[in-house]
Amino acid sequence: MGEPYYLTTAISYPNGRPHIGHAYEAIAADTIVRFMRSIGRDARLQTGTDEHGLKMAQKARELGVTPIELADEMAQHFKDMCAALHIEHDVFIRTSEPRHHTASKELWRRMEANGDLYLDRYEGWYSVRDEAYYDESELVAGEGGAKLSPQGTPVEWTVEESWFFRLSNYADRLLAHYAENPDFIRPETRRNEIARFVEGGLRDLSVSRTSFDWGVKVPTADGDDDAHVMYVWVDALTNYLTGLGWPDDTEEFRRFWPADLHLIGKDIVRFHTVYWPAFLMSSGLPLPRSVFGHGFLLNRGQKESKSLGNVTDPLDLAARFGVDPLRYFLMREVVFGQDGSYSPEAIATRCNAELANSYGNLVQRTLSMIFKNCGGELGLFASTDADDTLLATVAAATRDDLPREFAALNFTAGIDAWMRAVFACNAYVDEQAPWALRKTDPERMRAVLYTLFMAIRDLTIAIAPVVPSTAHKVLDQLGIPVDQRHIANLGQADWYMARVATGEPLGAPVPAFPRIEIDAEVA
Ligand code: ME8
Repeated sequence: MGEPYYLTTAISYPNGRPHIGHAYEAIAADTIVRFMRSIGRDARLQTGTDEHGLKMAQKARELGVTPIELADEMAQHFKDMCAALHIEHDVFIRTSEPRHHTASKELWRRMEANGDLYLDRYEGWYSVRDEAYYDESELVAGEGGAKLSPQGTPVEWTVEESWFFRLSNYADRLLAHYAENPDFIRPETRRNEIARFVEGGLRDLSVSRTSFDWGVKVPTADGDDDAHVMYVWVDALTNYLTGLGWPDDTEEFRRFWPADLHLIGKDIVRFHTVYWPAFLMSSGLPLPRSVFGHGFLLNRGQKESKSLGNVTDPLDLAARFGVDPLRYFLMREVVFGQDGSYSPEAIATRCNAELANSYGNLVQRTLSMIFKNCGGELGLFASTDADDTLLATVAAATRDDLPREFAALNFTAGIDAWMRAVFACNAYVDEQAPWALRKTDPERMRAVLYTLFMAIRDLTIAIAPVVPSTAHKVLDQLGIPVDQRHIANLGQADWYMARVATGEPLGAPVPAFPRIEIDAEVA
């Protein structure tokens, strides 16, 4: 078994259906986990839903249902989204599960045993939309002078008895941790923001609520506290431990904690890089290795909202363009860590140019020629005459550049290197004109087709984490055994002979990425 790699997404608020931001995060996480598996890591992906808190309670009340009814209904939509987008998660956690209550209470007890919790009164601003407390100094003025959170959401003045966590005691330790672990917060701009925030001094954090009861009950020496439920972020963050079976001393926990990467959006970096590591330090648990705050996805440059009427169901996008083109577009177009914009035209343009015309066409014309001109017979190729220069270009892109960039989460750069190798292959086809060699030099034609076959196999395996189902269909057509479809296999030579030994000719190819036609009027 490979070296463990534990990746988590944020857990989503199931107060509505999944939106494009949720899909984006799930797709990025799935690309990472598939890539890690492809290079031989024993990778584990966890996702789920964050079901407690005032936001859920209020939404349920508004709809005339109970919070758990709302969570049950919406969590199913999040699971369906994962299935539809081909997300290969190992665990889907729901924070209303009993095992999660157990884990959250244990974390609480540890923080209490460490002397970090005390009872006091909270007086200050709270944003239900963000489920976050804000200092007066952080607020911004909205229309008509209304006070808004820095995220632009409404805030309300809140006064209630509350447990506090001694966050103020952790500022120095957090800063030391950031300094010693430069990759702890990525991208770098987020690290600088967070370091500045912590350098400004931390106030103790209110970690329980008494004005509603939809949450994990605060534990006491003799049972649950009747009045206090945990602040939703205390229990939400604990999900990363719950999914490993903690607090039981499980094999999963020993193998996969600390997490290698918490993948989250830029709006919740503070919770993951200030509160969460402080809770873990207080509980005597190791800190995750890295937190990456990705950017926001915008619809034609605008945030999606009900009032603008531009909310897009990610599953409609997947149905319209195909799951793999949508995945490819998001990973290719949006520089990871920055905001990005999408539109039907942008998806069609990108996917037509790169997937249909470049990669798809390369596969289609090569496999058609093997099928038509060689009867699909691979064994006849004069493999020793392969064009090493082209294969070296492809090898550099697929074995070095793409893996290096993907490991650093630079997906656009990794795909760019891959695309350049696809261009090189197409230029090679044009230059060699194997169709013309059929009559003049059939041996040479076979060597050219063999070279292209090898190149396509490498290119397809390398891009498979981004476009898994299409890549697997192409690899099926090439006859590559399922257990040899990993980037880790690319340097091995014996697969080709194994393929030839099956004696199975290649069939007529099926186009990998048909062109996307969009109707300008409905775009
Ligand atoms: O924040 N583009 O849940 P959530 C890209 N429950 N990403 C986006 C986005 C957009 N337009 N909008 C949201 C929560 N996201 C908490 C997390 S984790 C212990 C608790 C991202 O449903 C957002 O940044 O509001 C977050 O990472 C994820 O979607 C879930 O957001």
